Amino acid sequence: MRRIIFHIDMDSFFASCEVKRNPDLINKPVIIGADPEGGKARGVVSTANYKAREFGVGSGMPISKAYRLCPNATFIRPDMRYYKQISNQIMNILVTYADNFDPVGIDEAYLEVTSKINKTTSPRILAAIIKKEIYNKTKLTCSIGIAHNKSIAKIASDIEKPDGVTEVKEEQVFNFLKDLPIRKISGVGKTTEKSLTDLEITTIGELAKFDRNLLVSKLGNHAIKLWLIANGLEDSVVIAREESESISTERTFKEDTDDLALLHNTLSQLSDRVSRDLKRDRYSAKTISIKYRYEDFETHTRANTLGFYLNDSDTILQASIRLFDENYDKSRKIRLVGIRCSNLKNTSEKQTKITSWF
Ligand code: TTP
Ligand code: MG
Repeated sequence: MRRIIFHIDMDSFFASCEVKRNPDLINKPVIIGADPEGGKARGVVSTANYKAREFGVGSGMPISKAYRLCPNATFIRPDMRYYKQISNQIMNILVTYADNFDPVGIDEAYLEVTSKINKTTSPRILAAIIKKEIYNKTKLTCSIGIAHNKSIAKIASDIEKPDGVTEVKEEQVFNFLKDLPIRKISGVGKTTEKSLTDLEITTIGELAKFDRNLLVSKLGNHAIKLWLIANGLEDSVVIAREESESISTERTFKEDTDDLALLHNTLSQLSDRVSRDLKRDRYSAKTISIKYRYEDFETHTRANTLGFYLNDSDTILQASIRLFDENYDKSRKIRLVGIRCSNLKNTSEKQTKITSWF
């Protein structure tokens, strides 16, 4: 039986949290981000509610521009602790519906729900039940994408925002994807988009049809994943993180940074630490993953499974730096980096150390 995966993403999350605690703001434009200082400030918009989006305001835009577009909006500085509290409340609801659960960011999660679907509970019915419970308990809306794999579910959750449900059945995958721009694929940032456009690939359909070997020769091995996604063949599992055996460590910077030397140096220290822990517990690992979180909490993980087991810090560092440099958007600041070693081979009787990834 094919898997059924939900991707759930809260609608204008930080802004909705602010409206929730100040109902006077309902139906008014609300912009979360730096203080606009009368339009002179240098910061950016973290997010805007859908009312403010009608004025053209959106995430990542200079706050000065947002101020010009919508001077009458209510501008609010982010209150991460409050958003995290609400996020935890939502995640605690979601986990009860999942066979496997992966909270990938502060306002989004993947759920594998295959076993929950039966004759009386279709995926859409289950999505409605989940949306209702979240709304009843938090007064917040979310959007849900339903598909047989994670990447399509993720793309789908964005289609009918806000408060939408989009289901992509297997026989609809090709039509659903073919005209979408390639940047809709999670992980396609500016750099990859440019490389693909240079090959005259602008839609997911064009990517799907492109010769796989030629693509890899032009873009490198990481392009295989993109090609599989474009063809609806991506098959990564929703990992129940509590059960995954791994050794990991991570560091949150005192200040968000785009200093590449500092980032690499930190990866080096983390590699030493993970290597020491692996050796102490007499493990070797086959899979090296990195995690990086941008200043706005958007979090990515990238993994590489090698053809051999290792536990030396040099190889861990090499693999980590490669994963990082190939994937990280250098125009954005980083808040946190982490390294994880998994797919462990045990050479002793000692129990695996289990660490939570988030
Ligand atoms: P998103 O889910 O990307 O955005 P959103 O929830 O505000 O809006 P949507 O309805 O389109 O899902 O990100 C979740 C939160 O992360 C968002 O509320 C604020 C924060 N964020 C930033 O601070 N900066 C950014 O550039 C982005 C994209 C998000
Ligand atoms: Mg969201």
